[in-house]
Amino acid sequence: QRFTPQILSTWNHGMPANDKAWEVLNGGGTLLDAVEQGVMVTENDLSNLSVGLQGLPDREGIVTLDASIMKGDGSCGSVAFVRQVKHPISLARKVMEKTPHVMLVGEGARLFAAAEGMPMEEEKLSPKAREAYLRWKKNSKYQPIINIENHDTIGMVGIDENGAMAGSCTTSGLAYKMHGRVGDSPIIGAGLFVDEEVGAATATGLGEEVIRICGAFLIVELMRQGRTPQEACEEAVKRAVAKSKDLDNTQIGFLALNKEGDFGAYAIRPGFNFAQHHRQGKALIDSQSWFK
Ligand code: SD4
Repeated sequence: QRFTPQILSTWNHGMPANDKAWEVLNGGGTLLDAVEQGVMVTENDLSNLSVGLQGLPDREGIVTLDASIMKGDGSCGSVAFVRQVKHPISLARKVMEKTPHVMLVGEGARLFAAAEGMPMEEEKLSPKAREAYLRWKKNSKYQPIINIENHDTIGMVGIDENGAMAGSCTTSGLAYKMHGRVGDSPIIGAGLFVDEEVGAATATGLGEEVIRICGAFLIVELMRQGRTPQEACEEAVKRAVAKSKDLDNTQIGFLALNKEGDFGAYAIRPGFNFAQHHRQGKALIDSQSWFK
């Protein structure tokens, strides 16, 4: 059986990320290479305030990053609360491939990156992040900020022509979070889950609400039970809405792909979109949402 290669990723920044992933896939790279190198484009994007070292900091003014990567056979790796590492997604991959563990956090993750000779940067806020942080500090009011400039965490899922599936997810997390806060993105089963017998899902938005319902895992399990990716995303949003502790300030977006190449997306509120690349072309698609 031949499968139809496809790459999906969250938000506008998914377009250039997918471009790269698609190029890698078509250039003979593996799907894992594709989902890693795809989101590295976003990690490198200096205009992005929610992915990579140029992202918005926590309340103490420190940027801490979360990322995860997963293959459809259950191999996975993640890093959380890591500082100074330029490409947390590559560090997550190294955790997967070079350690007996799935997750490394904080200083341990940073030291592992250094030992592996990965690119690191001095701890310094990007000009845009610094300006925003100083503005925020005047009131220091903590409120999760959703949908910043329509840029957010990038989650990517894909399938190749052999039916292999993989996904990646990387973020600087919520702006002005407590120091030490970890979101859904590095939690396997929350921000990302892939099982190539069924499909893959990823999440963006307020991580606390995604973790509470094991969002990505839930979607893959619903697909396993016969729901379409669209139905599964809608059911997960319904569950998150019911369990939300602060619905007025909550946005979550889910994106899912099954083995047959069907995809779906759903969000709590309008504004979520995602990028799709396949052989017929590419598109930026608006997701439907619970609130209209
Ligand atoms: C998190 N899901 O850390 C991420 C946040 C996000 O920028 O999507 N934002 O909760």
